Amino acid sequence: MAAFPEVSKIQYEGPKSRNPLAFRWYNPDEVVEGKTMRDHLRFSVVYWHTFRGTGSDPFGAGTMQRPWDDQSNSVENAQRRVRAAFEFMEKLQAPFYAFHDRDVAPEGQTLAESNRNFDEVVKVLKEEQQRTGIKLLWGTANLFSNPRYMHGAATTCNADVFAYAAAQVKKCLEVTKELGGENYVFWGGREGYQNLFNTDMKRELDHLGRFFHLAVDYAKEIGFHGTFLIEPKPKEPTKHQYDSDAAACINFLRAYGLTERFKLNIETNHATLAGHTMMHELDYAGMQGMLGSIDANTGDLLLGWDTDQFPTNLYLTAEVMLILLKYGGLAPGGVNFDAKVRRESFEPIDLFHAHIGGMDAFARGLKIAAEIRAGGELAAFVKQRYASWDAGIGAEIEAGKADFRKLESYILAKGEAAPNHSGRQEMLENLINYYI
Ligand code: XUL
Ligand code: CO
Repeated sequence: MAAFPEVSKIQYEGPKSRNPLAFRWYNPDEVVEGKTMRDHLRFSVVYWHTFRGTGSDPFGAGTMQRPWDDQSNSVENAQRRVRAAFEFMEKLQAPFYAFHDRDVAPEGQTLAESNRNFDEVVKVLKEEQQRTGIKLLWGTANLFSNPRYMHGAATTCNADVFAYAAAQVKKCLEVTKELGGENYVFWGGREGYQNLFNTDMKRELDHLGRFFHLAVDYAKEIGFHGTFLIEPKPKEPTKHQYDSDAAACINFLRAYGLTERFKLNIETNHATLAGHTMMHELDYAGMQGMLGSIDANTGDLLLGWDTDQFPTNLYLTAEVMLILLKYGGLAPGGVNFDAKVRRESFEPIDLFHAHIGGMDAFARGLKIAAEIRAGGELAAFVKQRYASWDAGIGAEIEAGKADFRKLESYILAKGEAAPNHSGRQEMLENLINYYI
């Protein structure tokens, strides 16, 4: 029985369409800057919010209507859910999906039982991947929901829990490889602290470094070549999370000798929780050669937590796409909708509206970004702004040919630095609005 009988494949109908179940901007085969939209955007649906989200919040129970899901913890229910998920993704024309081990299969009483459950569901995932051609963008292990992880997983004070987490990641790496996953994500859900009085931070970070090396070694052993991604987030559920932002993650990866195997998965709402813009986080990761993938969502200006809303703001998606184009795209990463429908949007059809909106916002952001780049004014302005570094003393400094003595004599001879020029921020903001 179909899970979404009232919906057929979502088609591109163009900007004038008023059909809410059609794309107005996402036209998979349309070529932008020499590549199809499909290949630029590599859209991915998340299993956890879209197929496991109940709509519960700290004040009330779940609200979601999911007729294909009997709410039980049985393997059969999990398998039925997989069929519904792939029907959804196929109708949406989403080429990728992502999951946590515990989203797709129920956790058992023991690790062995959990692994058996996982295997039973993976059989169906594999079948559905083959039937539809939909691929796994990334897998990850949920190392934060079970109470055993209350003190963290790799950074726990309890060595047995570290061992459990390692065993869980081992299995999840095997499954990700089996399903052809293109990346593997570590989001440090409880890898941080609530209070430094009870925390040996140095020891915890050393353990985290050790954990990642064990994962690198095991991936090598089994021939899993997907990119490892760390997903920065500054807080929630912990007060301080070690992977707090792109800069902190890159510093950590360098300190522990892990930069070769790892990149970052940058999430919009995590960037804003860290007090940065998404554009900042992407540009920072990109300039360090560490931009791997993105979790596309947005927060709410008036709410200070991770609301994981679907992105609809064209200004945001244009900024994101400008940076992605600047660094040559995301592959093997993708635009992964780590976003959930609101508690009040409880009908299955709302899942379509949400994803269509996100995909269209990104497709339009891509086109806007490509037009900004084709127009060339922004790049020309930035180039001109730094022109003093292209010749003369600037070029000598960049080439390492000027020391303090030389710079002192240069300025003593000139008497004063050359005058500054306007940064023209407002003019450039107006220019961006012209394109949007
Ligand atoms: C939590 C979050 C996670 C990761 C995967 O804020 O973003 O869902 O994306 O563990
Ligand atoms: Co995420």
